[in-house]
Amino acid sequence: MSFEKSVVYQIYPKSFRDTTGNGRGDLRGVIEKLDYINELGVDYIWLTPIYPSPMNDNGYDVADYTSINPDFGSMEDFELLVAEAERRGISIMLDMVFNHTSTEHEWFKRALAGEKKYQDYYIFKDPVDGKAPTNWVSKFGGSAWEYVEDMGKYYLHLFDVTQADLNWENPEVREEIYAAANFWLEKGVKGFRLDVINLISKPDIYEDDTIGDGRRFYTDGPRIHEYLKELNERTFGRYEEVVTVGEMSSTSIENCIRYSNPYEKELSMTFSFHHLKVDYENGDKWSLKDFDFKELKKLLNRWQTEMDRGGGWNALFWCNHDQPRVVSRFGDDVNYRSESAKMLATSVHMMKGTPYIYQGEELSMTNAKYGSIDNYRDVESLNYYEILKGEGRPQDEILKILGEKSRDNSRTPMQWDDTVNGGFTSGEPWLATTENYREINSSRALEDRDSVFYHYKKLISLRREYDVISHGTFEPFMEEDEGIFAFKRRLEDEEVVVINNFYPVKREVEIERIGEYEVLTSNYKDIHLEEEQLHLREYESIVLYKKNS
Ligand code: TEU
Repeated sequence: MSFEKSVVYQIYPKSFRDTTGNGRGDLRGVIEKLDYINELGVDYIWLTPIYPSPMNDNGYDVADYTSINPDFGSMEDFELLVAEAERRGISIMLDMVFNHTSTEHEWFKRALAGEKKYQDYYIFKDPVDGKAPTNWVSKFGGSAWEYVEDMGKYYLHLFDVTQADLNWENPEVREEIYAAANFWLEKGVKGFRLDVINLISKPDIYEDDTIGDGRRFYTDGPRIHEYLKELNERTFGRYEEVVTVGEMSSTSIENCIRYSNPYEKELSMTFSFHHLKVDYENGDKWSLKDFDFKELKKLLNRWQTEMDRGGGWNALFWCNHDQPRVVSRFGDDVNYRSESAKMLATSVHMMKGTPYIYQGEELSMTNAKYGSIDNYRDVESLNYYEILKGEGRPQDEILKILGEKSRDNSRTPMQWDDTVNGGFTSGEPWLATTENYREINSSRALEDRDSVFYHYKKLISLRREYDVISHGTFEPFMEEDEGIFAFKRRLEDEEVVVINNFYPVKREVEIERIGEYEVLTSNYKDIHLEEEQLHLREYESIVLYKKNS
């Protein structure tokens, strides 16, 4: 299936299904649930990192690029997963973390032991005026530099202190990376998700950022396109069917067009995150703010139209292992959980690009709703808990912020049934299961033909059936409306009209000659039409289709 018609299902293995009883998910748990995933009709499974790691950042601190963390299982388990997935027509996409390694990686340990070769694998710099080389800030809080006494130097870590940035200027590092990528391609992996790949090209000069946190110096850096072209040419570009998606932190449309336009021979598509910052107060994630719908709609419309105009290709998503649960964030997970979850799903799946479904999103799983800091495990969340506490913010306010923004919200154990811990584990889960697992679980969803699960299944099948959905143009309308996200898709004589009411209010929408359309899907059992007026209910979402004769 071409990636333009494909849908990707993201699995965070540690929280997916535990078959050993140790409280942590594993590869055999993924194999056990392949038929469930296949029922949705997806084409790829993206696995977040499964390599040896101290798990300070749950695997994004890689200690060995070409083996399997025994906590997840063995290489034989992985090979079985690839074979069993392929047998169902599902390809495996692996998460490659090439911007940094764990400080437990052999390379970093040999650097600390004084081997010059391996010191050049990382970014070690001398102090400046007895301090860190620059004032850059780690994305997990604090300085982006850590001092190594024995070396009298600092090393760069854009993320956790245990995640040391690699020196991509060094051709030996690039060769190591290509060998790692080719190792997995030779095992039949058919896709790569490339972690913060637009941060790998660092500036020639390291200087203080007088107007920001330093990201403007290393984001979409000076040699990034050169590096991606070489990575493509030396690894996945040698395979016709391999799909690649770059996670682009704080990037631009112009760069994403270059990253994903096929003539550039870099990547297949890109994740951008601007639409997931509309509930950040002044750009600060760790704040409480109702999401700005008009800003959200403006960003979605802009990334759709400008990427298309430039020949780029968007990865479409609301949620992943770093983001809060979308039904809690942009929907209503109490009074209109099913309706709002289906509306949000339709919004993403009817746009132009490749949709990604994060595990549990198809069940409208919600945020964790933890009441105590003791429940949290995420390194980013725990770092910011201390930072906010240090700023003197009240405990209840900090917990409310974590409750809205913590990455743990989407890392709670997958909810399979109404047995203890949602059927995720027979042991003590590494992260507490969300209390609503008795109502929200796959077993109940599969028995209910009106469930969110079957709405996702329908959306996936529509994308496969209608070229106008996968390949048509994107034309927004009602752009100034305060609550409705509406757009048309056109391809030759076919037209699809998508109307999404983002709020719990009743609305009317005029659609010319609406009688000529058929309803492809909606999130209520029927639709209310009066002549050329659509009467929308709370969070109502409708997809209309017509073929002009
Ligand atoms: O995330 C990149 C990133 O910027 C994240 O920090 C995320 O956007 C942020 O937490 C949102 O507030 C990737 C991985 O997806 C993430 O899990 C890793 O922690 C990070 O890179 C470092 O590898």
